[in-house]
Amino acid sequence: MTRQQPSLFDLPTALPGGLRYAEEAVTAEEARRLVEAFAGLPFEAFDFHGFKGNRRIVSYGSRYDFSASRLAEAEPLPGFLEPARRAAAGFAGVDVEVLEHAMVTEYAPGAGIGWHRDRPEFDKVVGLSLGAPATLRLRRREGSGWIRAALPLEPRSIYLLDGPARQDWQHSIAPGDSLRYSITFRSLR
Ligand SMILES: O=C(O)CCC(=O)C(=O)O
Repeated sequence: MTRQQPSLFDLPTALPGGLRYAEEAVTAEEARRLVEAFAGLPFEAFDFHGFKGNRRIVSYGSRYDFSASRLAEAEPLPGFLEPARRAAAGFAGVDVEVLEHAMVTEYAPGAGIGWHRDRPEFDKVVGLSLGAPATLRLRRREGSGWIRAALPLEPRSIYLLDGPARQDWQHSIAPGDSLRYSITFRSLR
């Protein structure tokens, strides 16, 4: 019997450059307030050229319109996001105003996000996790295979995608079995 050997290129690797992570980015009380506020948000199914994803989103500052392939205006960032935005800006080392865009995503049980790189109209990407833990999976093409990495995301943790992690790597989140939210702050290019 032959044993299946994993391809060299599929073996897990160290985290990509430009990816940073920290826990306890907001207090438990702040996390509770955020999740409470999410209950009143006008979430809509993520729409990719008419195909509805099973995660639901609401965007502020700007939103990417996939049917028109461009950024469109969105409601200004609501006040209740400001403490999280300040935490995200502090973590990313940018002024708060630089994070012009925010997107709240609701992942119900069974919802995830497939492999992608964020739109090039955006620059830095800062993600705050709330609710259930998840794993941020990353992959980068190398020859005919992929180099892969994985970063467990604790509730109330934050990550930054910048540099190679932002430009060269794709990321995804596998569907989980409990409710998770993320707030993704982005600067514009
Ligand atoms: O939920 C997350 O942390 C990832 C969000 C994401 O990759 C995206 O919205 O492009």
